[in-house]
Amino acid sequence: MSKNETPFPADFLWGGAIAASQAEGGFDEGGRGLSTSDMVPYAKQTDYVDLAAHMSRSEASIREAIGHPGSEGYPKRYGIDFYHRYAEDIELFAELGFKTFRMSISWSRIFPNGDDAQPNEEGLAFYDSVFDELNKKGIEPLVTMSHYDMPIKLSLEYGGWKSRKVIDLFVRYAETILNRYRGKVKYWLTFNEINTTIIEPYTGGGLIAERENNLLEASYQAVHHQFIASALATRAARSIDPASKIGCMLARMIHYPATSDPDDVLAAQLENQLNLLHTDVQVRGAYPAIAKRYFADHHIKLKMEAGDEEILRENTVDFISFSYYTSLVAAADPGKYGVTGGNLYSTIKNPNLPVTEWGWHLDPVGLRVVLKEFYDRYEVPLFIVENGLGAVDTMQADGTVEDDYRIDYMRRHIEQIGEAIRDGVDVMGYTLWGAIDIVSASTSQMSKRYGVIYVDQGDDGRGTLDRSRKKSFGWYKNVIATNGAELE
Ligand code: BGP
Repeated sequence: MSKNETPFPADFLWGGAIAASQAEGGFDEGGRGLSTSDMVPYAKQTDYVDLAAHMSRSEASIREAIGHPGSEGYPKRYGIDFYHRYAEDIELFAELGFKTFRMSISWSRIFPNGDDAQPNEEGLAFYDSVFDELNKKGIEPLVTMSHYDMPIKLSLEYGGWKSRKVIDLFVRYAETILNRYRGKVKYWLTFNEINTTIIEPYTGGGLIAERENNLLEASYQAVHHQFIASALATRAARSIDPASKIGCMLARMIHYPATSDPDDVLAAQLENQLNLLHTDVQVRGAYPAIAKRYFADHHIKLKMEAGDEEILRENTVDFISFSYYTSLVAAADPGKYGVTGGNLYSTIKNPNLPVTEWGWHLDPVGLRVVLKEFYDRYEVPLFIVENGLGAVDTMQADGTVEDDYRIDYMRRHIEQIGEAIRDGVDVMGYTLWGAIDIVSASTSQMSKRYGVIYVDQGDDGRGTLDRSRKKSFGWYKNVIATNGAELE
């Protein structure tokens, strides 16, 4: 394809993404309070199939973590020290030519306990500085309000998102940051991978599993409260800054049927309906028909309050953002098959697809399938805010990192985005996960590297934290410079 022949629109938002809970650090600086992500110690894992089990926290482990001084052994407390190095990192993002940069605000940096009477000015000032730095470089901030972290007091003392009270506390937090950063931030996402509240309720919703008799019911109650909070935050954004654009955010976990047996097709269809339930509510403004039977079959009695249905119907989002890493497989009788990992899921191994070192299927075509399906279903703009390859990168003696495998991963997925655009899909942008090596969400590893920028830090937190450009840095810089025309 020649330089000027590209399917990507001229205003396509190329960039990269991180999350406060995996990159920021400074966990006990600037008035920040402890968050749910600060409770997760590093634990070497060999089983990468059921990752959700490693992320959930017991009350005892939370109380032990709260008593743990400093950050040693708790990688999400130190991240990659973005808190002190954000200017240097943004310099590198500008060198890449980023049009946008996705990051999240740490709720407990703004309201340390979640229910504080006043916001923490030092926390507000920190993000002012970051957004000013981004805007100075012509990089549009794309900001997630909640990315797997919430003030730990709301989890321990309120019961996390299962409590209806947390809605008002979140809306106050949302209104505070929407007002403070009006004119500096135009693109907002409410909850990262909102469906994680069902898959891993502690990570997604601050629920402590041992407290629940029916964890699935508690999780759907929690995600209902997040739906309401997201809709109210969307309403607030529109009145505070009519120029802002609000997106929902889903971990799109597409399931293929294990065979053409209709029972396998039915199994995959249900998995996909349950995944898309979250975008149905946030884009269409109501629960899908399947919810009624599913809730009845699983003894889930959702408590809704008067006005909830109107709130959802009247405050739907402007666009859908989502993460896509891999595809999964469903079967009527899953026990017949071998398993492998798949983001926060374990899944049936797809014999047609290779897997990453962490067992995730490599399926670029699946991204095109997902984009077409989303657009057929909702006909709203789409934004891929997470896609990337977690891999073991080795720095050579001369300081280079030859990550051709990451270039290959990105090339093949970006090619499929181009095909989807040719299929008529309206795609707003693509933010590589992670723009820079950061702490893994599911395993708290640094050794599971995603970035085009290498960070000198090990799983044990030791290292210089020096940043250096991998081979993929130059490649991605050229992709952005040619607006996706040159992918070789
Ligand atoms: C998504 C999260 C991100 C990121 C990504 C990669 O679920 O939204 O925070 O971590 O997964 O997963 P991991 O870091 O576990 O490899």
